[in-house]
Amino acid sequence: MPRRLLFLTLALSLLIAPAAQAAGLTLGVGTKPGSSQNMVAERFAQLLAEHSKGRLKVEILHSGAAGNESQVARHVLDGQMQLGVVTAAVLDAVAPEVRALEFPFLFANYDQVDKVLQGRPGQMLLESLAREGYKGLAYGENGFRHLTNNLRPVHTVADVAGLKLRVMNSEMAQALWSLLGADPLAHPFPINDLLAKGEVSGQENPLWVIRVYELNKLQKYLSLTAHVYSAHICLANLAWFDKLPPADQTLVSQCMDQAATEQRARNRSGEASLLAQLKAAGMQVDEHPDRASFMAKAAALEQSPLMQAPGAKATLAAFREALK
Ligand code: EAX
Repeated sequence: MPRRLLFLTLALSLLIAPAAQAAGLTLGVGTKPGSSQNMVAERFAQLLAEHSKGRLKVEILHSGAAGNESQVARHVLDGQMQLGVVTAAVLDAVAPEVRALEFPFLFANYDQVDKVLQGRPGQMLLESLAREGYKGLAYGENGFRHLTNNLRPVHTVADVAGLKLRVMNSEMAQALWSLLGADPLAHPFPINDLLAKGEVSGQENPLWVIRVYELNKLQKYLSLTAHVYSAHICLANLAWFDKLPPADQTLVSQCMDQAATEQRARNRSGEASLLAQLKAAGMQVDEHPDRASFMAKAAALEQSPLMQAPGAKATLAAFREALK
């Protein structure tokens, strides 16, 4: 190469290199600002910018800009974005281990959730996602899911019979609600149109979702079934993560862990007030539905082929062991 050209190439690469290094990262969530996934995302972006002194910038795509949660998960996998925060359930078709997390009535309270997910079994589940091309970074949460509908009060599982119910794009959710006697329809979030058009009479989600998306305007009855704990999984594209310098890997992991930990605490401390707000807004709430009747029917889910997959079975066993 002639000397002048070599010099020019060097000069150019020096100009370009810092720009490429500071290139922004993209993180996708399906829901809108004010939602629990966004709280994790926003805090993560803030922490990462702070700790990298502005070197690692995260742009958050939300409210459908990156698609629904299933599409966000796919975009993280195909590298269109480096990071995502999604409800765990959207991964249960590709990662059987996630099915254990969604097993109904597995966790009685948040202490049990933390014991399992912040312990070794939860860590192993995150690590198992490497097989699918994901770096599982941390768990945020939606919280415990409850049932709403606009037909009738639901107190026992018998009241669910024939209820047309929107569920997540999750194999476990469809199987569970079929077992409980409902007529489930898998549909991505948001679901306001679906409810408004009367294509379904009910849905199930944690309290913040009902409040933030004003589902109380479309649903009259709320039963605090707490049938499933709904985690977020904070994800990165594994190939991207593996190529980061080790110090940046640690930074990304630690910032996400802190953001998720803070969000879980915030979610839990806000639930009593959310319930009061939903009551004040006119929802008719059954605070003590007959959960035992739901549990009795839901137990059969363990025999379904979904839970017979080795990853699902072993993960559920490990979770139960940690709960002993
Ligand atoms: O996180 O699809 C759902 O019902 C989810 O819970 C929703 O995205 C909120």
